[in-house]
Amino acid sequence: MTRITLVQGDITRQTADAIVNAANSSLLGGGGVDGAIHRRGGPAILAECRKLRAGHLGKGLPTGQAVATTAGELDARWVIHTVGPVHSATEDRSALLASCYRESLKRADELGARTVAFPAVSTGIYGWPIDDGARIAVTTVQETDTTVEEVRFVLFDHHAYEAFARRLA
Ligand code: AR6
Repeated sequence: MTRITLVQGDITRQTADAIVNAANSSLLGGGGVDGAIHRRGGPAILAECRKLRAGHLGKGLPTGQAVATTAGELDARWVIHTVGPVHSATEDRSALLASCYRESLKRADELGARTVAFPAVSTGIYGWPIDDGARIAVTTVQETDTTVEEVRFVLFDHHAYEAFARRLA
């Protein structure tokens, strides 16, 4: 059984086997969680991302997929980068957001990670409403068969924390 826990705070301050990054397809950095992870994790993460881009991810990481790198100076062994969908008012992209959580857990299983910290993927710059983002995150993790023992959602602000807490209640 996977335990789901909630923390309000900065995901780059967490101790976990793997920390998930809400990245973009380029894997070369950005704002939000992505910017914070590269800042605090140091250049080793970007160096590995560049190698992935020079190799099998030449066109970038597709939306809904996940790939692992070193965690650099973060207090974790791996960063799992996933690319959430940009929210759309006219097209249902929920399956892609669910896929981010599922694929990240697959990478975690392959690595043997037991604790994984997730941000609320797509709910920042990509505009996904937090209540629906929380619903998809919690339901998908609950429905995924994984050897991860703890999935920790790390929510930046009180509003996001409450959205996840309501879902878990
Ligand atoms: N720790 C935890 N949560 C955070 C942190 C942090 N340090 N910083 C922001 N959040 P976002 P997205 C919350 O924008 O929506 C980047 O430029 C934030 O409040 O990081 O998937 C990438 O390169 C929100 O609830 O990711 C992409 O281009 C959630 O984390 C794009 O943004 C996700 O917000 C991805 O956008």
